Amino acid sequence: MAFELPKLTYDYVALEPHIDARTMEIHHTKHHQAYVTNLNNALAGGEWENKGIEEILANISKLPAAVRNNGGGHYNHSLYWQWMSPKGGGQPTGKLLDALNSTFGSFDKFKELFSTAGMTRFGSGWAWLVKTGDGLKITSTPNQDNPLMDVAEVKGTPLLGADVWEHAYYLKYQNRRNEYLAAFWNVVNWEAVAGKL
Ligand code: MN3
Repeated sequence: MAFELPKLTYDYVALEPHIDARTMEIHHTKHHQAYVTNLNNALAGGEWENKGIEEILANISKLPAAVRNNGGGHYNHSLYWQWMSPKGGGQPTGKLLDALNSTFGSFDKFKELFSTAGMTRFGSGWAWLVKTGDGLKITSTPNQDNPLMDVAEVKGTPLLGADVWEHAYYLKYQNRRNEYLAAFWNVVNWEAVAGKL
């Protein structure tokens, strides 16, 4: 089974004014579609062709760069769309809020550390909240790497990720990554984040 571009559960315009419709449309139909197409091409006819994406990512050091870049791209974006919602924003509740408070001191401190991870990632990459064997951690990765990859510095289950590639924000925010990351909190789908805790 070849990988396919997932459908969004909301319209491209639904995250405005925080994430603009044109960015969403290009990001989904061009960038994400290209990762899917290039991943399928890179896997075609090989021994990993019919493996699941998580198994592929867990063995990424054995695979070509095209699989790392496009497999990561496909996986990361599939979750990124779910981590945002027109009904998002505000604060998490219950077990997730407790875990963020006890790990990072407060919800505001967590947001500050996560944003800093996104701001200090030089060039293109992702900021992450990760569930590890040793509790919750904040990290960032370059390019389309993610915490499921065997090459990742911090390994675990990605609970939340923010795309800090310029294509995620440049049309609306130009070089102001800080404003995009601040706006991101208004659309975070905390139910989706809590679902993987
Ligand atoms: Mn992207």
